[in-house]
Amino acid sequence: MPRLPGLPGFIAALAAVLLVTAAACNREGPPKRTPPADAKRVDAATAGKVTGKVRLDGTLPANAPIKLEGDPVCRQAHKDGATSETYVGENGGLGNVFVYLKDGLGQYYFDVPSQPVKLDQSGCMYKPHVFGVRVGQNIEIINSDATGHNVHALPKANQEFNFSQPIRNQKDTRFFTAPEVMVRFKCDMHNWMSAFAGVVDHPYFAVTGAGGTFELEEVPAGTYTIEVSSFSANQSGTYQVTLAGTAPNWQPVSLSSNDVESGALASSLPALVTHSPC
Ligand SMILES: [Cu+2]
Repeated sequence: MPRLPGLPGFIAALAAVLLVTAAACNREGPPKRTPPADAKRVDAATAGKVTGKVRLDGTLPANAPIKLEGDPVCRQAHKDGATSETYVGENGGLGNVFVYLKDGLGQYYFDVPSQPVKLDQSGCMYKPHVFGVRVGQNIEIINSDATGHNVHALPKANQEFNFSQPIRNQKDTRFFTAPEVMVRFKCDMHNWMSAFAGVVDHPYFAVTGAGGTFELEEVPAGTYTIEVSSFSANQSGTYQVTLAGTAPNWQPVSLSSNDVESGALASSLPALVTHSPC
């Protein structure tokens, strides 16, 4: 996938995760899962926290202004105008970046959270713009606006959905059945509205804040591929991380980058990755 012209090379081009999985109807609610008797669980006593910072190499590009045409409710919500949310950053960090363990976990079993992830439409914008959700976890989609939206998810490994929410405070629930990073959401009524979901089958994911920092908690020792994906900026990179030892005898962490496509990764290594007791 080509890098966008003129962008700083903070992350290599996106390596999309394309998983071919049959998708079941996802309106009925996810099926209940029963852990197998011999399910392998992470031992919290010997697991650690991985922290890092996605740093911006260069100057943060300006976000494009949004043309809030047509819908008076949307214009009223942004009297001073609005810009896209593609680039978020401060103090040399890059926000809205999805970070997750892409490989290396093996056969651990993780319960799916019973609480839904919430995706709001407020001020004719999706909130949050980037979020993570587990396979089989409900996404509660809310329309907080006094105007109608439609919610159009455009996955490749999951079932596409597209439905209207004409009523304020309307709530609908959907879920995904297969891992996929990232799934784009859009509103066909307001073409500037977009959100991105990272769908993973384990709990080790995070979205960086404006400062670029992230934390992955209770990670067992091992060697992992971490993917750092700024989908809205169309760039990503992967890193090999080895977490060695068990508490209290933590060992130094090794970290190296894998060149995904562009070779522009050297300055985008997470500034800090530690393995320490949670
Ligand atoms: Cu809309």
